[in-house]
Amino acid sequence: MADIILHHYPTSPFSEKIRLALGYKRLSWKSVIIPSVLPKPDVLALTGGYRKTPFLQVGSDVYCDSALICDVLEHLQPEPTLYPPRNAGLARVLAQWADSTLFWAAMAYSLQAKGAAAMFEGLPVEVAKAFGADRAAMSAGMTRLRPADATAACKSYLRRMADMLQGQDFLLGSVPCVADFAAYHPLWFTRVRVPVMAGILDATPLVLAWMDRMAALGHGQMEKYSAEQAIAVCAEGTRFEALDDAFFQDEHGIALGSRVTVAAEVFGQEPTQGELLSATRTRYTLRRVDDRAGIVHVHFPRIGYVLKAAPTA
Ligand SMILES: N[C@@H](CCC(=O)N[C@@H](CS)C(=O)NCC(=O)O)C(=O)O
Repeated sequence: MADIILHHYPTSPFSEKIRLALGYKRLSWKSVIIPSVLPKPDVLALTGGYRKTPFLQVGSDVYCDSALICDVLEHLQPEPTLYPPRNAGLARVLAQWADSTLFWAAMAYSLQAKGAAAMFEGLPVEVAKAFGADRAAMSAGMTRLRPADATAACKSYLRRMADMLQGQDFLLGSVPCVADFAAYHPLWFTRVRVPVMAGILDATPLVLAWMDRMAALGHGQMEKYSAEQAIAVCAEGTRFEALDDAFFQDEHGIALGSRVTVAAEVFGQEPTQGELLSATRTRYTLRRVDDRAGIVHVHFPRIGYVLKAAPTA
């Protein structure tokens, strides 16, 4: 099988979710470090527009969004599973809550003035400015929580998680599942990346002990790789049909073979344009041709993404 290539950067919470899932499944992978702000020419060569972090590449297939990446990892290495057989629906719903509601509350709490100052301490002021401008543009139109409201929400969420962890090591039982990985990464950001804000965790020792168990899963076997190498691998054109794309579910009146765009619903809505190759119950696949990367199949989950017919020239 072609190598698993993760495009990510160290401080990215959603990347930490995937690095730990790779560790839990004891997978070997190649690591391409991507920029945290635009411009990202090597990223766009592969994704065609999607600029968020992380994304996964196997051969000339590119998988956007950490929820879809978890499905692909599960296919590659079914054991240990991310989806508890009796509670897969609950695990996915809890993961979705953590990736959205918990994530944004934790970001608003961690990056209030004191946290942001600590995160950028010692760095040139232009770095902080560039980051702020990039994220402001990405979140245009979004309602962001104010610090006091985010703090109260985070405290409640931590108590709820502590409640779930009474008498068991992980959120839904004795072993981790996708919900643990999704709930861990926003709190990891607070604890590890903005430690000056981490005192909020002290009121819930059960959550701290669970975080230690999650961190102990490690990141699997990682090898450094360059963006040029990854693009060259893509250009070789090795197809990796990880997931079954045969079933067609049409909700939009858009036929397979049409020119379409897919973009995130919120935060970083840069669209990817291509030919709609498949639209299953849960995923879209677009075929696009890139000068450097060749023919790329770019995959997105349906949930959280907007499919549209491409504007005609
Ligand atoms: N729903 C996406 C969210 C990804 C996301 O928002 N990632 C952040 C970093 S953790 C991001 O893209 N920030 C801007 C960037 O890296 O360019 C997922 O699950 O992968």
